Amino acid sequence: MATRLRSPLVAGVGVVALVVGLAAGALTTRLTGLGGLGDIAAQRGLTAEEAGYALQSFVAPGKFDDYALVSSGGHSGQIHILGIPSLRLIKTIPVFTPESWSGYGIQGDRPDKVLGPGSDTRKQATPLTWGDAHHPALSETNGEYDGRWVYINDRANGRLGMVDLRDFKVKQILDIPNSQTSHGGAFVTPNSEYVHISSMTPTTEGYVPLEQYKDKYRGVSTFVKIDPTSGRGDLANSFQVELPPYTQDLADAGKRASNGLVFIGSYNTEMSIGTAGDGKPLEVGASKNDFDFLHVVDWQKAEQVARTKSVMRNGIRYIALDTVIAEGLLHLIPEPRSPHGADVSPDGNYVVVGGKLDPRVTIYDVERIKQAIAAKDFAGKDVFGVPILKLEGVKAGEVEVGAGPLHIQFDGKGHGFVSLFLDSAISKFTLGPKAGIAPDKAYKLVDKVSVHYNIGHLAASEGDTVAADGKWLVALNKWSVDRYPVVGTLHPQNFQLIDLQAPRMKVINETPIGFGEPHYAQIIKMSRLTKTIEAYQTGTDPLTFQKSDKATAKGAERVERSGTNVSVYMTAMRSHFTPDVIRVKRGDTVTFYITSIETGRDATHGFAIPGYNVNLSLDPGETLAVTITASKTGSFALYCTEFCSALHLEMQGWLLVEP
Ligand code: RUQ
Ligand code: CUA
Repeated sequence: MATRLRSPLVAGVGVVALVVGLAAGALTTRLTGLGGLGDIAAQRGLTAEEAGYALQSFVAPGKFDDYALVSSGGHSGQIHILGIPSLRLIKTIPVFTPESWSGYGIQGDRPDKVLGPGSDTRKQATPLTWGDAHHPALSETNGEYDGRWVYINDRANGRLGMVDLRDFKVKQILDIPNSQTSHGGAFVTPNSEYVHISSMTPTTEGYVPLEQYKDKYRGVSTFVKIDPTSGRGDLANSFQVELPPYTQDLADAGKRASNGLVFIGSYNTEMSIGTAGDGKPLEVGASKNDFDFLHVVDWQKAEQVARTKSVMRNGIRYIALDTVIAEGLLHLIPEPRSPHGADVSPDGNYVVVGGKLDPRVTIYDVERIKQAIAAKDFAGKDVFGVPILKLEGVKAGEVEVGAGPLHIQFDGKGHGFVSLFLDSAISKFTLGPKAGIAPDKAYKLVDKVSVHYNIGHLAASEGDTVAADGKWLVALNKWSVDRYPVVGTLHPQNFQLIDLQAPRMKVINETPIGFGEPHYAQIIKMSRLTKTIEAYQTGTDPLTFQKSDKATAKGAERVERSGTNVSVYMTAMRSHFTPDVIRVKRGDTVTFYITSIETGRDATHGFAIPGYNVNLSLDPGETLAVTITASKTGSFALYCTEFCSALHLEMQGWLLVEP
């Protein structure tokens, strides 16, 4: 079979020509000519079209995918990395949630260095061990992904996680002050100056009766300063812009023509408090008005204002709403009923909003927005005094796309793609002349493809950067009805891959997602992930990437005791821990500083102590610490959890806790 597959014809014509041939029909005769591929397709019950899809999305053993899909894991609190076009799962990165394979947050009774400080207990009622990871944001340079960091918001608790793409590990969870929830994030500005995260449900500090919602509750848009070297959020140089108590939703940072602005959609500009108000549920109260407001925040101006006219509020510079209005930092634009996504086109000239309860997308012209702001050409003000631009003055066009438009992506060739939650479909439409579309072709629906079912977000290859390349589109479907065997009552979500280079959009591959609910995802070219390391320099503290002062060289292993504090300086090397027998007394505080002195990739060890809730992943070169209180006497058979070598099972030792 292998020789038939490797026929000269297959090698010569390449996949595209082959797919055309396959799709052309006359399956058996045509395919038999291709060295027996037709026989294989027939044996497997594949149509010519399906066989073509397989060839387009199959990545042969040992070969790499061209793109990485960086997907949020929703309330699993994680990030998942999948290959495109194969949709193979490559890696899961725990962010807001402990995960025992990588030892994240499973470190005895010692608070983890990232998860622990990731909860501000002045703000949270209790230290948090989960988060609702919604929108990953890859860092950018000149509006293109630069492969350095990825940020993700915690929808539930108003936090921001930061992952370093050198080792794909979370380095920081920042609990955003004055923001109980978050949705309009994470979105980076084009040179990763800031990562934007805005609140979702407006809140207030402490308890204020819900009846005072309009007067006392506020939204907030946070610009977290990114440290240009470490990628960490730097609260001291960050600032917040106070917003009216509308429910701020998805946001996007302007780029190119719109650089310097951030756009945030909103709903519930009715300021309904649900049954606490008129007795009707919020979904009724929040859907009354014909329009909600697209917020336009001038972050470059706000950056200046934050220096002189902000107040410190819980450790961050805070620009109160009256200052925001007086300084012209915020403008509102009507947007059709209860919108969801607000996305900026690759050229930065257009902002596209999906209407959720409106069958159209509305396309705004950034230049006209800027002109209207400069000329103070307002339709009026909202009840708080925030100026409202005239819709007709800034609207470039609208396209009827189908039921339930949510999120928008772009191909960089003048097209937008919008997910349709109610239609379970994706519509493709044209932007306007500033995106290279002839005036008579502008703002038109050009294609539509069905997906299964209830699509939320969608992700195009590099589709939210200036380098959108129009190759692939992934539908992140909430329901997988009929697609997979039933494996219990909690069903997987469903990712579907769409080829954007074919004349019509086509679903060519799909995969169940059985590990939490992805919201947004971004697709980055693998070739941009150039910072990734295979192993650490020996003795590296993975949090700092510096040599750890606890790193232990081979031969320098030791146990030090000072009163009841015991420090164990240990090394791990195939297939032993040194020292491997640790004797302590009940009640001692024991800290293990373990250095993997492995240098080769994949030579990972684990370090588990039964009964003490300890498991570490010791990647090659890594130095980690874990502290336990030796509260229980006994002989504990510590061992390596990672199958590291032929003598992996022998990689064990003893923690002896003497009475
Ligand atoms: S959400 S399905 Cu991004 Cu949090 Cu729209
Ligand atoms: Cu080391 Cu198994």
